[in-house]
Amino acid sequence: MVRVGSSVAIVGLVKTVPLFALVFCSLALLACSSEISAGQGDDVSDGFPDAGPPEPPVPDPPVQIICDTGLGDAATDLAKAMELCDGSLLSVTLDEVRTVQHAVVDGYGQVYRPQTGSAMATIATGGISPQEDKDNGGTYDVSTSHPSPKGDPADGCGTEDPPQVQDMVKLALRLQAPLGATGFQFDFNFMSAEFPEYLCTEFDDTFVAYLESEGITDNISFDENDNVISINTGFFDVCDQGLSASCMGNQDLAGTGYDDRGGTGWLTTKAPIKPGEEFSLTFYLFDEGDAELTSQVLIDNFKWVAEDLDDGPITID
Ligand SMILES: [Ca+2]
Ligand SMILES: [Ca+2]
Repeated sequence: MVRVGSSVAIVGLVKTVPLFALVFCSLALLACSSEISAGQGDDVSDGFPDAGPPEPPVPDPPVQIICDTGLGDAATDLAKAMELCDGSLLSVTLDEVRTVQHAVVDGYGQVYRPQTGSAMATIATGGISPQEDKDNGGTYDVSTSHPSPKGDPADGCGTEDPPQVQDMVKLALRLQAPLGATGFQFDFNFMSAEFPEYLCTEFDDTFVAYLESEGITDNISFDENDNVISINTGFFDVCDQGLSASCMGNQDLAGTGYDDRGGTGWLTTKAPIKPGEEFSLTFYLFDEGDAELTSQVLIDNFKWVAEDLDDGPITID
């Protein structure tokens, strides 16, 4: 009662002499100091703005850290090569048929270089070396369940996914998003020796980025027609212009081993995440239809983002 009565009596002074108000409040057992610094309302009619609930601190936007020099070829090195360096990586595992199906590289062919830093990760359904025979090498013929089978695309290009796929590489990341992140993104570049001969057939080797989070349990890399990343995706346009109407030229494939085949070029997938949540992101690459003809993907430049991704995952050229 003493505090309320005194406060009303000097309300005019408080609004014009803040220093006096602070002194006064401290003398009055500090009871009104929080009201002065708080908002506009005054529900208890004591002459002071009421203290609302404290505003939560705004986390800093996430900052990408680069740690991709001096790496080996372990699963953790693949993660570091793609810029997972900030402590958000809880675990990483790599499953493959042969150890030649993955590597950390500082370039691939004559043109492709890391999108960020000095190294990038690559995985393939055969040997990752550009000198590897992309037609007849890497036919290991080990079957695994399809991680994300889709039905018939119904556009006449490709078929319903089979239950089993071959020669899979699986890179599984367990991550915790920083408090300042509302999403993440990564860059990838898919190439395949299945093109052009097996366009729109069942031989559609596929790259899947499978997110398991509070909000999404699905593949997050697909084109505008929801086609997965294969030789049948709308993004597949790095190829000799004589091979298909969609081809934009194959110069970027020089020295990759896919020179007379094709690829997507660099693409970026973005997906929403809840700040602070733990989730899994698993990259799969596998042969489909049979174990022959190699497909490969470069992955780099993972980073957290603080932007509106409420419309869901998106992949952009
Ligand atoms: Ca990198
Ligand atoms: Ca294949």
